[in-house]
Amino acid sequence: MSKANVKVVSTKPYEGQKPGTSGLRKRVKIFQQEHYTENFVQAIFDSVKPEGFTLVVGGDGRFFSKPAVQKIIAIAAANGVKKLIIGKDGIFSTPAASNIIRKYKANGGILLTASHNPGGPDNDFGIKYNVSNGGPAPENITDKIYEKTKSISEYKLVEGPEVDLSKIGSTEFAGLAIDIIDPVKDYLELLESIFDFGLIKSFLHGPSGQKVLFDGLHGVTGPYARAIFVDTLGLPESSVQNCVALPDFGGGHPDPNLTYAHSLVEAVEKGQIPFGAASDGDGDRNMIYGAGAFVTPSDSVAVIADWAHVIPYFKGGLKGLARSMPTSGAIDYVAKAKNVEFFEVPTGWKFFGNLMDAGRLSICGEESFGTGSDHIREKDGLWAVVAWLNILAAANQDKPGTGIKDILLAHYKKYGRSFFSRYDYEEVSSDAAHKMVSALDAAIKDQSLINQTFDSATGEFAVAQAFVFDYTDPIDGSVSRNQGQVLRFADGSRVVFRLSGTGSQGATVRLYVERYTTDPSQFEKDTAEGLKGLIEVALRISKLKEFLGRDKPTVIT
Ligand code: G16
Repeated sequence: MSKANVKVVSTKPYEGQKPGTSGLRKRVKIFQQEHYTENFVQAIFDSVKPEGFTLVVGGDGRFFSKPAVQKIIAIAAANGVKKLIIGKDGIFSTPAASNIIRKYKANGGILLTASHNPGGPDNDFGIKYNVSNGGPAPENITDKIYEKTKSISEYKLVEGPEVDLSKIGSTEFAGLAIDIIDPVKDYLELLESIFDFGLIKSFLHGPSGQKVLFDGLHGVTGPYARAIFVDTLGLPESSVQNCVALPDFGGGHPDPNLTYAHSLVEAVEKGQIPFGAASDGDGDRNMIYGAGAFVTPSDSVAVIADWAHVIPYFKGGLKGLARSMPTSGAIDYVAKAKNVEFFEVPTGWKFFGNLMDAGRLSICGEESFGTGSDHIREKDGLWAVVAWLNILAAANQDKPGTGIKDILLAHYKKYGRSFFSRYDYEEVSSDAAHKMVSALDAAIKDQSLINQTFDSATGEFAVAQAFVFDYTDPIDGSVSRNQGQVLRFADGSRVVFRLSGTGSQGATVRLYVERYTTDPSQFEKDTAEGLKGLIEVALRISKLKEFLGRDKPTVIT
């Protein structure tokens, strides 16, 4: 491309282009402001110096994706990028994009998604930069991008006709090579190389086969799910629902939890379907839910780790296990029993990447419905769903008729049960949220809570420890501070307070509660019942209702 084609456009910085837990997420209308998207893309390029790079571009297909892809093409061409690998129609699920970056040895990728946040003209859009290991950029890069956004004065682009994203094949734009590829094929091949599809198929079609229902919540996983469940596993069309990907997710909130994935919950309960699952807008989250059996994400990753030996990918053993700090300790017990290394990292999938690259981590998960392994560097919704099917298939070989609930109860019997729940207070005033955090910080600093005992409907809770979670990456030594406030009680129960880094409006306060028991009479108890007293105490200590002016959380997971 001749330099003459490059147009330099003057611009001014926009405030607030700071990437959060996973990229920059804002309302579509914010991204649509003049130069807003271009500024951020140029800031990425100014930070990573992409001359000669091959980059992967795609996302969950939400509203504003297509114009964003065209803008990225024009800016990439002007910034010396060599090649873009783009999913047909601008589509890649987040795990598929991570796989493409790794498989085709790209230098990185730009993912267009706001994950589980609703889409459409009045909802959210997002841009995230991933690095060459296929994972989200670490904080040193996102900090640099943010710095660039604060002083940006121009961006570069090449003007030209829009690239037709609907045609698979190679093309070019002002000297920039472009490959438009099938977003599903490589991902399906990847899963087939990980799991025992033969075993799963014979289980599902055999005498103890269970009915399956996957709900795509109109997110990006629709075509992926159809390829897996219908085309590969030979299940009927009725085994998938809401699997047409829509730019506004059909007006829903594509977040696989008991509140937002009610379409799955209702269908599973109505049809008494033994195995149900859902994924989110960009396909990295998952929920496992069979009739009468909800698997908390913290339990899910622990069960997968415990059963890893039945999954061909892990035949050589586990390198290590990990969870994010607020996630329950269920997986810790598995790591201990298996005598493998274990890590507790801050919230954010990016923190697992270094451990995986160093060959020290195989399976990890987060309470926020994220589960995955070192096959890629993002969490992977469909991977978790197929992992559960693989586990059920293996369990049914030994004991026909084994269902989700049997697997869970056997797990609790072996390791004990960690009751876990998260209360979200969404879109509260940032000011109020920060005041609550400061008050907790003060109590942690002066240690005034230690040894105080709080009464509740289900007994007493004495505070044993109060601290702020800081993390030092064991691989590169980088330090991430203020990752949540933790109260530990004498009976081992734990309460964590954290501000979300993925909201797009105001602040979201998260309260995480966990209580561990080895008492078999509690294994079938309802989570809310198991945590009742502890939640009361957490609310009292934090004065959450007073600070936030909210009587109830927006979402309970
Ligand atoms: C992102 C991150 C996850 C994190 C989640 C919630 O998920 O990738 O690691 O656990 O946000 O973060 P927060 O509590 O800060 O809102 P996703 O699925 O939104 O990309």
